Amino acid sequence: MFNDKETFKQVFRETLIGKLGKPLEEASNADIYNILGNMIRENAGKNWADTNQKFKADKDKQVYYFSMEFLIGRLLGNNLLNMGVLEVVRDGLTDLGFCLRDVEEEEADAGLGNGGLGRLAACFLDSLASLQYAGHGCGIRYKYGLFEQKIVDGYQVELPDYWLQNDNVWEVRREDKQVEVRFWGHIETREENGELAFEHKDYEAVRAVPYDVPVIGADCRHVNTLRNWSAESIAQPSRMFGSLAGSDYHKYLEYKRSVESISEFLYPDDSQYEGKLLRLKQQYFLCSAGLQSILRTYSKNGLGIESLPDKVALHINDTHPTLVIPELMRILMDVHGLGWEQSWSITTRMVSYTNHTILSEALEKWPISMVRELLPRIFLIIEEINARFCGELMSKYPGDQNRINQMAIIHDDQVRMAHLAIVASHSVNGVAALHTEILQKREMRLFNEMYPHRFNNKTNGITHRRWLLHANPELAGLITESIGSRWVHHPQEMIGLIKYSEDASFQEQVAGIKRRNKQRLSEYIFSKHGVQVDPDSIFDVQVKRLHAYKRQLLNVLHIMHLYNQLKDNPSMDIVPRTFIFGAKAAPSYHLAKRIIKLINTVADVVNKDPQIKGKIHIFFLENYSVSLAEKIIPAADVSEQISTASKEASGTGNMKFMMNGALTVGTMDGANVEMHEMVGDNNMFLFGLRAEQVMDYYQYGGYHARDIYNGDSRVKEVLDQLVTPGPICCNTQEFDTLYQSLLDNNDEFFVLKDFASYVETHVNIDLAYRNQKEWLKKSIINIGHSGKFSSDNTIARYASEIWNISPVRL
Ligand code: 4GP
Repeated sequence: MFNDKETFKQVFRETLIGKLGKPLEEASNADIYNILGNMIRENAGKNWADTNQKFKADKDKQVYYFSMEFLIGRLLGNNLLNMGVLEVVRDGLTDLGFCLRDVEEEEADAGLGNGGLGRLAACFLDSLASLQYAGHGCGIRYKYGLFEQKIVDGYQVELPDYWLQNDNVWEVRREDKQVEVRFWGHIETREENGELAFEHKDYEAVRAVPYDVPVIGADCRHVNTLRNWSAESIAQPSRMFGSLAGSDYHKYLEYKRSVESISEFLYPDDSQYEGKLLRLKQQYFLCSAGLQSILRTYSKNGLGIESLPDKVALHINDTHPTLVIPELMRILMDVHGLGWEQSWSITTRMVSYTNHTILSEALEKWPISMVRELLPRIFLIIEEINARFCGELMSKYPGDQNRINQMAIIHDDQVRMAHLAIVASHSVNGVAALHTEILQKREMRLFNEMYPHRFNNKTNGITHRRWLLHANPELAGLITESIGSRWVHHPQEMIGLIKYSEDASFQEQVAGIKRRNKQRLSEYIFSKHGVQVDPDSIFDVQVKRLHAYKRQLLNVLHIMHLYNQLKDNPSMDIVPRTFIFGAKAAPSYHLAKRIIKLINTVADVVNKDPQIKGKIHIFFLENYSVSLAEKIIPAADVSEQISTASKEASGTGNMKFMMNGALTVGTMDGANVEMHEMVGDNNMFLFGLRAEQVMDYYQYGGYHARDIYNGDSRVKEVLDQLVTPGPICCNTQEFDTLYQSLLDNNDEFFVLKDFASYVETHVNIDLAYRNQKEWLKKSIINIGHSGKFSSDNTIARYASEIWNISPVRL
């Protein structure tokens, strides 16, 4: 039906009438989206079934990527692209009087993730399918995604993101694949044939129902599965609640509510005990449901349980799914009757773990009382893993109690999930070279000493299909025109663009594409927010989660300084600049929310100032999401990657901007370091402390933020503006926490320390932009090198070096 435009049009018309009972002329964009989405999914259905059939027949090794987040965004455009029918559909719809881009806008963003970690998982799914690996996602079908952000009077307000309000055309509910997950209760032990047997009694049963989403590979017939689990009450409540009469009925209702809450929200606020408990429940729910279904599939291939590690790999995306480890041990021992040693050997050969951050607040720990009560059998297993591990440590480092305390899995009444993950995984990887080095030499040094071959680096990547071919089709077209189409399947071949970096006509075309992308973004901003931004100004963009270490504050302090300069000297010659921000702050992260308020306050003052008009403009785009990123990134000239060195594990936004020709202003942090290795000093704007210096300050002290405040009048001026009545500060309480964090709390993230070099770098950016030929040359060099950051390369390395799998040819 997608072979040619005319057939598509005919089938589309018929399907529309058949399904909606209305003629095309009366259809809305939402109708078109719905029909088209369903057609695409049904069309992929055959390949989906064939792929699964092939896996089954050949008994191919399968990888399951467990993640609490899959920030997949919209699927329509990407699926059309991967199926190779984008043009047929776009042209066909145009003939029928519809615009595909408008139709795409009807799709809700699947915001099932917070930021980098979840988006990485989504890029990996695309690469796994496109490279024809048997690799699947295992996640939770949250009814509500990350909150919808509104900006009201400059403040962030969080609204529920009910992304499932309309039907989700991509998913298929698989009731036949449901499993049961058990919480609470107690464990009874008895002896059976000289062995201890464990029985879980009086548990609360939860029904886990999977919703499968096809993950369609590019230009191949390969379709993998993203299986998202939904929590529901069990079908026969009388099993737990007797007759459902009288008070039992209320207990049942309470049970039903508590069960459904498991897959209700992504990341509930975990600052409260109740929130923490819910998060732990979500984690076990995912791990148990996922594993049970994997083992059920495996058992159908007739191979013995001892071959499991040859046929299944389990990857855990950060520590959130670490309970896969004790859950697998439980199933192997309690269900399959294996002994501890054999179960441990199987488990450790199957599990691998990626660490995504060294921020201590993100290193998960659970109170043992909570784990023991909620998951009694799992707790016993974790205790046993810990006892055996500590025994090993004692024999390896006799008498070194300090080391044992530092490394133990259970310590201080808490279960340390990262330690459990490291001890039970055959591979532990960081996500950029610098990050892995910090893990090995500092954060996890003791573990690296104990297991030197376990640690390895896998620098992150991004799918060039979504972030270039789909988000920036004009640039993708120009690349193909210049170097041919091989790069689409071999993105590293984009390096061939370097030879055009000084070619005037090529430069002009790149400039034209950028200008049109900026124009489109400006039109979008105007249509949504009624604000005019000038597409001829430099678009200087920082879009990412809001966090102190990512230093949006440094960016806004610099803008305040620029404003002060312009006020003092209105004729100062600068290239007009539009500063664009997009960021969500965690609802309970007060400092981050103040930074959002500050950005909006500064925007309000600067944008309204007639003296400044046309020179600088600030715009905060609310509700940053994957689909917004697809509009913003191709339009950016400058990419702000300005985290405190050592803190950003890798970053992936940095790669997306680079691929779309923006120049990076950045610190030597995360994957910026590797970008710099490729493009060199000339093609990036580096500034600030290096990671070693930052870590030395943390370790040995010696940094005094107040000295900078006293010694640099520019810093003093902007900081004082935060707390003394004036245009920025109407209420002296408003920004005092920011002021205090920088001065009284000695500026944990070295904002003031890096201020001078950041300001100087921005002067250089202004100067560099004036020379368009040089600027475009740098931009093209960046694009050319960016192919190395395709997640296809990253996934190929995970596949061969961690999972030991090869592509499956259909
Ligand atoms: C993020 C890291 O902060 C980011 O540097 C990295 O690029 C990304 O993971 C993917 O590896 N971490 C998270 C998180 O999103 O929730 O810890």
